[in-house]
Amino acid sequence: CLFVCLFVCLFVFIITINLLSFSLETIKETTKEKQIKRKTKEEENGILNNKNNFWNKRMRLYIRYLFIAILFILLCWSIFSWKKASNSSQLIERVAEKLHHKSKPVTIDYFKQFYKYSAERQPGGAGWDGAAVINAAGEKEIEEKKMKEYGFNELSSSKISLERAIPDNRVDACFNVKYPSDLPTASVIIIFYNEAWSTLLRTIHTVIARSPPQFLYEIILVDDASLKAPDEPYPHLAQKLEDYVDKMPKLKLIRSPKRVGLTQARLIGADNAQGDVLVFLDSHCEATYGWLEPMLARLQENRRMAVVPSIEVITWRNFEYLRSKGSFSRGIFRWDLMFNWGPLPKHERERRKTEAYPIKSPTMAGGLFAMDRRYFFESGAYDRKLIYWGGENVEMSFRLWMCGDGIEIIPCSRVGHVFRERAPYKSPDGSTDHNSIRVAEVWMDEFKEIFYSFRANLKPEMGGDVTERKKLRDKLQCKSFKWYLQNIIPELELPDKYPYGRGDIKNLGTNSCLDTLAQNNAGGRPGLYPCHKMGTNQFFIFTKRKEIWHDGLCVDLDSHADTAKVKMWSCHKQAGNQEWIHQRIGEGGLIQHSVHNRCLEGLGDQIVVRQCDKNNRKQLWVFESYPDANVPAGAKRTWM
Ligand SMILES: [Mn+2]
Repeated sequence: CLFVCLFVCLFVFIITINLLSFSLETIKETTKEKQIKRKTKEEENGILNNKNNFWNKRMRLYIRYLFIAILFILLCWSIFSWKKASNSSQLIERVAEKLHHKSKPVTIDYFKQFYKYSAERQPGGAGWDGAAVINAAGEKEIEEKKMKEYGFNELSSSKISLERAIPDNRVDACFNVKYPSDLPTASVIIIFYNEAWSTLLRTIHTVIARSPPQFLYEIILVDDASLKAPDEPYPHLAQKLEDYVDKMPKLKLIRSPKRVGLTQARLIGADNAQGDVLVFLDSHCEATYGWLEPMLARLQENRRMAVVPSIEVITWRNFEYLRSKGSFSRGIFRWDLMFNWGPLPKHERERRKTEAYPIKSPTMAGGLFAMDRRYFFESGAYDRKLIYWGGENVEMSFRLWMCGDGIEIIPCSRVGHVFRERAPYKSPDGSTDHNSIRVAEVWMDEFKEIFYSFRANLKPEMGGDVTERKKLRDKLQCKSFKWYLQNIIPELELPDKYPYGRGDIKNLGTNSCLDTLAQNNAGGRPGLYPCHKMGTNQFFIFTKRKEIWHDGLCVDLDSHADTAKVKMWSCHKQAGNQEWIHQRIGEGGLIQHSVHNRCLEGLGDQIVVRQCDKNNRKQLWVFESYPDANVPAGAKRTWM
C-alpha cells in the first residue's frame, strides 16, 4: 500500500514538473518569437549570434533536467529513510542523529547516553552483578525438573532480573578504541527451540537495553516449531509470547510451521530482516554494554567478513556470570570437521598491536556473529541443503576465508552465553555427518580425503547433490583450500597421507576396540569398547613417528612397572614415552613400547601393560587399515 502510494505520488510529481516546465517553456517561446522577429533584423550582424542562442537553449534544457534529477534523488532518499524507519519517531531519531553527530570518531563511552533500561532492575537482587543463584534445599525437585527441560538451572534463572548488572570484563585498551559515531543499523536474529521464558526474555531485554536505539533496527525471533501446545512442555512460547511481542517495540516473531533446524531457521530470519547488518544470537544470552557498536564499526570498515563477539560464560549450574578478562583463543577445526578452540599462534599475537585488536579466526563457533546483510547473501548465505544442525559454521568459515576477507573475533564486543550441560533435545541422527560431507565435497578439494580417512563410514553421496554450491564457488572465484591451509591456518598439522596404520584398533583376544572412552584430554585413560565403526573415539593413526595418535593426543606410557597404565597425553613429537612398535604377523601384531619394552593387553574393558607374549591373543591388535603398506603405484606420498 505504502509502495503504491509512493509510486502514484512520484508519478504525479514528475507529470507536474514536466507540465510546469513545459508551460514555462511555451511562455518563453512566445516571448522568444517576438525576440526572434527582432533578431532576424539583426541577423545580418553575423551567424555568431545564432550560435550563442543555440547554446543558451541547450544549457537551459540541461539545467532543467539536472533540477528534475536532484528532486528525484531527494524524493528517493526520503522514501528510503521512511521505509527504514518503521515509525515516524524512529525516522526523527535517525535524522537527528545524522544532523547532530555527522559521524565523528568517539570512544565507546560516548554511546552510554543512548542506552535505556527496558526491564525492572532490582539492584542487589538475585544474581546481581553476575552472582550465582543457589536454590534452597526444598526446591531441589523443581530444580531437577527444570534442569531436564532446559539443560540448565532455569529455576535460578527465573529468579534473576531480566536486566541484572553483570561484570564488565573488557580490557582497558577497549576504552581507547575510536569508533564512528554513526554506524549501520542491526537486525538481531534470535532462533529458538523449546527455550525457557526467563532466558529468552533476558536475551531480548539486554539487547534492547544495551544497544543504542538508533542502531537497533529490529529483533526478529524465529520459533523453530517449539513444542508449545497446552499439553506440551513449553506452552509459554505460544500466546503468552505473542502478547509479549505485541507490547515490545522493534520485536517481531516468525513461526516456522515445521521444525527445520538451526541453519534453515536462521535463513528464515535473514530473509525477513531489513537492517544493514544481521546479528545472530542464541536464545540464552546476556548482551553487555558496548556489545554491538564494535561489531558494527568493523563491518562498516570492511563488509566482506563475519565478526564474532568474545563469548563469555554464564554457568548452567547456577547462572553465575564469570569474571574473566580472558586470554583469547581463536576458532580452528579438526579433520573430522568438528569446530574446536585453539590458542593464538605467534604470528597472530605479533600482528595484534593492542589487546583490543580484532583476532583473525580460521573458523567460528557459529552461534553468535554479525555480517553485513547484503554481503551475507552475496557470499552465499547458508547452504540451503544443510539439515538441522552442525557443519554450517565450518562451511561458512571456509567460504568466507576462501571467497572473502574471513572471520574476526572482536575482543571488545562481549556477549554472555549459557553453555548448557547438554542440549535438552535431539537433532535427527546423522544430520551433522550429512552437512560435513557437503562441506568436504564443495570446499576441501583434494584434502577431503583426510576427512574421509577420519570418517571411513561416510561416503560422498550421503551428502546429496552439491552442484549449486560448486557453482557458487566458481561464481565468487574463491581461492583453493590449499591456499586456506597455507595462509590462514599454516600451523594446522596435516596427518600423514600414508601412515603405518589408521582407523580403529581391534583387540583379537576380546574383539573390542581401543577407545578413548570420551576422555579426550591429557591424562585421559583409554580402554576397550565394542567396535562401532563410527570413527570418533575409536579413530587412531599409527603415525610415521610411531605414535598412536588421536586428535593431538598420543598414547603414552611413562614407566615399565607392573602397575603402569597407558594414558592419553599431548603429542610432543619427541618419541620417548610415546613411541610404539607394531608389526603385523599374520592377522594382527603386538603393540610394544619401544623404551619400556612392555605390550598392550586387553583385559575386560581395560588396557594393561604386560610382558610381551605374541602367543597371547589379548596382546594381538589389528588396525582397520595399513595405508603405508598399500600405497598406490605412482602416488604422491605427501599432501602438498
Ligand atoms: Mn547456545
